[in-house]
Amino acid sequence: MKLIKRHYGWIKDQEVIEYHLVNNQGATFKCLNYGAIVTAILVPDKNKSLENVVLSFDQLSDYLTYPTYFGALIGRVAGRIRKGQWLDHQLTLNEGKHHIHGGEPNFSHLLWETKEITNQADTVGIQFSHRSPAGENGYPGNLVTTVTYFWTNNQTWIMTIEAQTDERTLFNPTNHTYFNLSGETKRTIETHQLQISSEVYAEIDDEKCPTGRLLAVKDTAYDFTQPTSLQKALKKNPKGYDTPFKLQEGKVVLTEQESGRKLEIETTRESVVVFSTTGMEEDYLVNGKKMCSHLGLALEMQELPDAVHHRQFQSIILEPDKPHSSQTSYHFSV
Ligand code: FUC
Repeated sequence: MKLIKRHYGWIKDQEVIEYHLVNNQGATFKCLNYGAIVTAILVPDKNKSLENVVLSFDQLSDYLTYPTYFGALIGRVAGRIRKGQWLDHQLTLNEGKHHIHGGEPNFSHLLWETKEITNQADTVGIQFSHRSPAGENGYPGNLVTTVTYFWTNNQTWIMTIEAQTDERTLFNPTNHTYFNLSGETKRTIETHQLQISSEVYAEIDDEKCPTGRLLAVKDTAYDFTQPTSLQKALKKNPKGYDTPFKLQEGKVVLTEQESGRKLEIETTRESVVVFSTTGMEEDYLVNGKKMCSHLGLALEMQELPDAVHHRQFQSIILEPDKPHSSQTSYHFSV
């Protein structure tokens, strides 16, 4: 296995580096020190053709310009917090009346400190760390976060997240990669099948904030308990998905028949937020093509959003004496 460093650009006087983690089959995972952004995952299809299976921009300025969070690490807290309120703390309001993805600037907008991990058999990795000062975006507590991306010889991306605070605060990070297994976005996500081990989803209101109600997926367009065609699901639910699902077993599987590719996600987190990019007809280019509806599927592994306002959701409170530790793995196969 090898790890290659490439110059990617500059932000003021700070250099942005792209790391290429290459396994013995040539399958490659690429990420930046900026935002801990995953810029490409090149894995074989059934004919052994190595192609990129995530949405990427081809230049740094696009990552800085468009708020799509392609591949980025989101924090301190992913998703919306209604009115940015937690007890008497007022968090940054960066989406109308609400707080989203940790405020601004958030984890996806900064240069992380990095450390290369090359001393293990069958794995290479990059460790990212960052210290967020107390009061940033309204959150109490000096928070030290360490995220590690490992890439293995059997095409698995393993993400571990650890964090420690010196004061009671909130923590619910995610990685915001959008997948498209057809390779180089040749087809949309409508040719994909999705399976989620979830029997309930969180209802959201018109402003995309959870209402607190957990609804049964059975007999609805939210039932992905069996492998389900996204084309059929999106027909039943033309507004698309921007939906938190509470997981039973921490498992999500995405497949695409024509390429033969399969992605199996396993996580210790409580939920997955599925975002289908429905209606995103934009002028910018993604993997060299015009961004369009259903070009990618974001699968955001996290605790349920807006948990501070809903007792039935898992707590995202981080205590000084109980550091956060979680793991999500993404295994690609054919
Ligand atoms: C997801 C969604 C949001 C937003 C963002 C870019 O996290 O929940 O609605 O569009 O992605």
